[in-house]
Amino acid sequence: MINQTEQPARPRSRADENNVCLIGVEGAGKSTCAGLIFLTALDIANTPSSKATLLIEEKTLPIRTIADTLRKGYFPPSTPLGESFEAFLSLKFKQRVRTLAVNIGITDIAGETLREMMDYIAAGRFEMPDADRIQDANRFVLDARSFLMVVDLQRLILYRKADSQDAEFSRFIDLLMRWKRFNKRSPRTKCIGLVFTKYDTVKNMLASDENVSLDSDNGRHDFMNKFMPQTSLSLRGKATGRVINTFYSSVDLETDEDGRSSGKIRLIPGKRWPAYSVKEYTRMISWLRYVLR
Ligand SMILES: Nc1nc2c(ncn2[C@@H]2O[C@H](COP(=O)(O)OP(=O)(O)OP(=O)(O)O)[C@@H](O)[C@H]2O)c(=O)[nH]1
Ligand SMILES: [Mg+2]
Repeated sequence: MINQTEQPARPRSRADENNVCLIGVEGAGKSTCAGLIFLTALDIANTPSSKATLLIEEKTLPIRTIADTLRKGYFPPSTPLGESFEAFLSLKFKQRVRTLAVNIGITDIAGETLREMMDYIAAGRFEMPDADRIQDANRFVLDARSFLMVVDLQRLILYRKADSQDAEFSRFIDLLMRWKRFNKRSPRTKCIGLVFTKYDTVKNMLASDENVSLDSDNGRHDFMNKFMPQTSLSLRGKATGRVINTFYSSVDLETDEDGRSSGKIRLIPGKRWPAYSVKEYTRMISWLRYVLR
């Protein structure tokens, strides 16, 4: 067994510092989220007035392939158990005096692997079994400075009674913060973003609840208190200067005349581009630009 605290310090690069780790249960929509971040960055870079360029470095996350799949109207395949993937995006904005680079390293880990890791952490054991597949994921998560916690809205709201995401995220945040307090080498958390996925599946239901909404600050506050009270408390409890924000993610699905969905993503007419919550993703990139600057 390898103990995390005995590992030699790894040299850090700027890319490492800005790694955004996607955390979430199996099938929550992490890979789709990574693909949509990439498409949004691509869109920004292709808008001449943004004066931005995009550098893509695929370490292991086949982010271009995910984007291609989405542009054909399909969701990416489930991330293989035990794999952790990394891609690095650098959006460079030309400004009057200097160029501003927004570097986002995305780490995507299979939900099942994350669950195994979290079970270990929950048992108070941060050292992982001597298996490469877990070691890598473990290192990615413990060394990350920024997190996007991907919450499956469909499970959270439609299957509310059976869903345990609130408890799991809350437990994860508490344990992670404890680990960071006791392990000086582990970098401080810069930011935590909550990404509520599959918004399209619950949008109508949420609209019928007067108080909660994911479209305004007040609405988001009430939403968190109602659907994620424990996570809300964990995030508030340890205000160590990290920045917190919430976003929703949705895609439009194709439907037939009877309103039945084929599960295929609707493409914008005349464009090989999925119809998705582009405003939220643009807001997310602006936020990351501000926090990771
Ligand atoms: N309706 C709808 N379904 C979505 C959306 N995002 C993801 N899904 C569904 O959720 C499934 C899982 O999405 P992924 O992005 O693969 O989720 P993941 O968290 O990477 O899953 P693992 O890699 O298996 O842990 C997809 O195949 C879709 O069926 C969305 O915005 N709307
Ligand atoms: Mg995945």
